[in-house]
Amino acid sequence: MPEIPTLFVCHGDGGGPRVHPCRRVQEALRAASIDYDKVIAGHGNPIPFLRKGSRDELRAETGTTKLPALKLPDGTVLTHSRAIMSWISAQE
Ligand SMILES: N[C@@H](CCC(=O)N[C@@H](CS)C(=O)NCC(=O)O)C(=O)O
Repeated sequence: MPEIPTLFVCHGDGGGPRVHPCRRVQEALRAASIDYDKVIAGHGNPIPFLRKGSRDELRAETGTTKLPALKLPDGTVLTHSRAIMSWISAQE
């Protein structure tokens, strides 16, 4: 079992505009000094048919195809940046 959380993000990773969810959660994790592993798990696009590639591996790991997703060491998966940010806040 991993000892640190794993963050699954889209190909935009930590870039893009400040509102980009995958960027926001990574900035928050760093600000809170929370170590994490990261997996680039999909080519996100708000328009479903423009998303590229299969997300079968992401679904197998997290039970969802949503990004960003944070998998905690106990196996709990948080999706939606707001839920992830709440968890980060609770760690401080
Ligand atoms: N409201 C969601 C939005 C998530 C979102 O927009 N994710 C981007 C990737 S960062 C996306 O393209 N989602 C569509 C998808 O690829 O599933 C959140 O804050 O987590």
